[in-house]
Amino acid sequence: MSSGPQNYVLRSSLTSPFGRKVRMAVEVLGLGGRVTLAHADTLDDNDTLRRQNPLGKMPCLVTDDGTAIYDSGVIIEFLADVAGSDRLIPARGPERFKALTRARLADGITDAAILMIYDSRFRPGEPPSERWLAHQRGKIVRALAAFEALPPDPGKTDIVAIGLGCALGYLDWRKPVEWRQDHPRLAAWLATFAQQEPAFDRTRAPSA
Ligand SMILES: N[C@@H](CCC(=O)N[C@@H](CS)C(=O)NCC(=O)O)C(=O)O
Repeated sequence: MSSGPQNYVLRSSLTSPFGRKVRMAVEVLGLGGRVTLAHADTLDDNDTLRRQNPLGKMPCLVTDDGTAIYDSGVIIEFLADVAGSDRLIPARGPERFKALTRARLADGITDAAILMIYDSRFRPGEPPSERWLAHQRGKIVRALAAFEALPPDPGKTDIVAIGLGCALGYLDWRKPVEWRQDHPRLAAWLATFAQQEPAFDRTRAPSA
């Protein structure tokens, strides 16, 4: 019996910034023909997402044999391995861990931004917790400062650029903080990156 190439189901909404990271990676790695998107609703108790990923978070990638792979960083490492490519993540050595750490820093911006948005979403009608919002905003501001001091190479699509592009795209869309004015180098990086990497625009949230 021949076992052909595996196919995968990506559980995510089209608006999830972490899902967007994976959708970008799928496109850049040329795996579009093997990954099907299946909408996930993180608020729905009956969505199979909570069985696939007990944390109930998206994105989650499900293989032909039902194995679930998460979170977005692990999914991208998995897909890079499937594609046999080290275009997104250096294969080894200090460069690998530098890239993975910078990618996590970018993800931390998105995490903090999401927590700011959830504050009002999960407590509708209640006054916002200013202390909580300031705590999360501090993370975003410090991480943006680190990237402003050392922006990525705008000509390169790798795990850092993908994570940072999705983080800044999310800030532009949901606006938990205004970042453009104080981070001109980062704004210039995003403009060039969006121009040279078509997957960035193609994976934009439909309502963004
Ligand atoms: N570290 C995770 C974060 C994923 C995440 O926070 N996803 C959000 C949507 S963008 C989510 O599922 N939120 C629902 C929840 O936290 O219950 C990753 O990189 O995949």
